[in-house]
Amino acid sequence: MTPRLASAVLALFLAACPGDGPSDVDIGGTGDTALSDLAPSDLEPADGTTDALPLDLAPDAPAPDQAADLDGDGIADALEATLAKKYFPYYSLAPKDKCPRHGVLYRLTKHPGDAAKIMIWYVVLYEKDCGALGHVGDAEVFGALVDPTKPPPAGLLALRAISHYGTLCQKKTTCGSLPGCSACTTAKRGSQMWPVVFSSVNKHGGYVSEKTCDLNFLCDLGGCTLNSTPSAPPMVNAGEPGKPLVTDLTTQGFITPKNGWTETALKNFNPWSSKKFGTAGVVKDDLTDKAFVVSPSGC
Ligand SMILES: [Ca+2]
Ligand SMILES: [Ca+2]
Repeated sequence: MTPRLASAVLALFLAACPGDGPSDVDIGGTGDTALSDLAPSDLEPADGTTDALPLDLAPDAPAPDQAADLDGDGIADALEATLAKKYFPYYSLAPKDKCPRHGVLYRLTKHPGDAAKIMIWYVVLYEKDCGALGHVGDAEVFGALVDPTKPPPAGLLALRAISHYGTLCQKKTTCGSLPGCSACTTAKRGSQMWPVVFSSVNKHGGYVSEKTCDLNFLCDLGGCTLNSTPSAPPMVNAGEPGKPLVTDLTTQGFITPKNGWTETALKNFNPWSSKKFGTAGVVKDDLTDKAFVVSPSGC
């Protein structure tokens, strides 16, 4: 599967990159190119492309070995970073949110049910929940099913958010272009319409349906509102269970004074530990939770 997927991924990005012609990378050869052979620099959009998120959002870090696969999932970690940013949906923070500081820890790997697809767990970590019964540390998760042979946003096949997971307030919403899925709400980013993930005001509950969010008013007072500017958070790759790429979100991530994080309870957080993120959930459980996995066969 790997050669086919790798060739398809490369073809996809070459198609999306005006000026990057086949002369730069041979995709018509033996077909034995591995995902780990691809360099994200080959996959960057041409200057002036506005659809993709800026790729300089990651915290300062040494340039990774382009072929390294330190989390052992068969996908070069640098390519994972590129894919995670390119397929990140339109994340809509409520414009009136009083505690918007956040960053994204993600896990990206081959889909457990179809190795030609990509599954991404985006764990949005907030410094605070400042709604009713507010607390320090807030983690809200959504899953993305991606077909890397299709450029974003079309390759973003489905999204699933579960707000207030494991509580009486929990709401699961799924959208996408697969059979049985409700169409996603879309909003314009760059020149294209992107699927939206909403974050409820102050509580940060995740929803792909604004209506479901607004109707959950006992738990998400104030509901969700489409922000005319999508969030562009810093992102860090968590790695895989047993093969972490990050074990300290302060020294290796975005939870830093430089980024404005001041809560000492969240400093030096290891997302693969069994410790809660502040008073939110255990992040390592979020990163492996099958509840966020949408089947490639549909909703
Ligand atoms: Ca990897
Ligand atoms: Ca991975």
